[in-house]
Amino acid sequence: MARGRFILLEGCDRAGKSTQCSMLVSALKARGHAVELCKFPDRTTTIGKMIHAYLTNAQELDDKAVHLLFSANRWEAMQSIRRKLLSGTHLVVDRYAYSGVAFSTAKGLDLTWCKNPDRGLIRPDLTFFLDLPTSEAERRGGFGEERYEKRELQEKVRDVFLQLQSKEWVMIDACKSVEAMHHEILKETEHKIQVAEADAKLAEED
Ligand code: Z5A
Ligand code: MG
Repeated sequence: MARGRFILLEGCDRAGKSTQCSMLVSALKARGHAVELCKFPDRTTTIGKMIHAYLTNAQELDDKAVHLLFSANRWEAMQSIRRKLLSGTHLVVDRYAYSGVAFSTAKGLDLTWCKNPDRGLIRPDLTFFLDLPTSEAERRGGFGEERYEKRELQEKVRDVFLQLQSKEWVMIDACKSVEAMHHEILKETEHKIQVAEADAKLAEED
């Protein structure tokens, strides 16, 4: 049995990450795959509740302290993520460490300092980056409700994301329709899963 694939959707605010994650999970389930959704920040844990209070302006926190909380919120999920992947379940993940680095660096923290707490986390097998200009994000539902949803910061965040971009990222133009984006994301994901399954079969035959 092949290890599950870790499929990450990262990107700009309001780019449609959550919409695409849930469509991808449904499409993979419909094709008979074992798949689960994972979202960061996970606001259900004790650490996640502190993050939520900060994001909704109910609590003030030092920038470095909140950066470490976002990272701890990923670390506390690692055992469960590892177990699921090893059992053959694919994980579709809505934001991860790139968001952590992009937001905190955009706020003025040092890039290397920001990367350090996430070193050693399980790495994604496939990363999509949903790119959307801030002017377009502002027109979409819910923008402006939380702490970071301000034009100037969002533009800096996008710049840091593009600085972090690696050649393995699959860039998705988030100005496209929901359906067009889904089509691209599903096609790439299915290809990744097929390659992993073929590799596992070959390894079994060896
Ligand atoms: N953060 C951090 O600082 N450090 C970290 O380590 C992590 C996160 C992990 C909360 O994240 C904040 O935490 C976030 C980053 C920071 N701050 N900001 N800003 P979150 O993931 O919980 O944020 P969210 O509330 O889910 O918003 P989002 O992720 O920015 O939105 P989205 O998931 O990309 O988009 P959506 O919810 O799918 O869609 C947004 C709207 O656009 C909705 O009305 C849709 O119907 C519409 N939409 C979606 N797709 C389209 C297309 N293709 N065309 C037109 N309209 C569309
Ligand atoms: Mg979202």
